[in-house]
Amino acid sequence: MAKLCILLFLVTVSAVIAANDTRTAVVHLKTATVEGNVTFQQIGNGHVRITGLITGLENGKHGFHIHERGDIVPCEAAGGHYNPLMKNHGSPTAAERHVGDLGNIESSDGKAMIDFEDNVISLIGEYSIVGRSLVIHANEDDLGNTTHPQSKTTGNAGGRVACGVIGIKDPVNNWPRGTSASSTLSALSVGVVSVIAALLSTF
Ligand SMILES: [Cu+2]
Repeated sequence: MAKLCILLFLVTVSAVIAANDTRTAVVHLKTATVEGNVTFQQIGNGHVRITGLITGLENGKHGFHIHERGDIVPCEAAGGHYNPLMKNHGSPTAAERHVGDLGNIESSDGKAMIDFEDNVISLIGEYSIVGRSLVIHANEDDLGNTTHPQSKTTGNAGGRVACGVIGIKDPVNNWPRGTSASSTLSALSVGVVSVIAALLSTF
């Protein structure tokens, strides 16, 4: 009975730790005309919630992507879309998309409110976006749906009007790169199993 109680306790503790594993990364954008913050929060189930407010963009839609480098002076130094799986450019909801393809944001009256979720980008694991960059484009991303020669690579979204490095906000330590987005949970499970095995062997 004591063994069972310890087992249940440890499973509960590990579940609570996993459920509270919310990580937040942030990007600050500032140019002569454009300003704002965008927050990325790992919210569980492999989803990341992206929120923010950007002011000073021209009204209309603007391509919104994770680019491969965190080198942002100038924004062109950020390289292409973050595309570790070597896919074609596409819509955020398409199977064929770059990891960094987050579609468009829309500005009206000089403000773009951002609040959506994505289940491809991640803040941990092998394909983490931390240390890469967020780029906002001058024009609308065509989501890979037109015959324009750049549609399948950039979405023909035009120039780069603002960019910033995606940096760690919270927590300040232990952001596993690992080999998959579930590496934290895997490491936790191994730890819990080891503790259980050690405890059971003492009975
Ligand atoms: Cu881009």
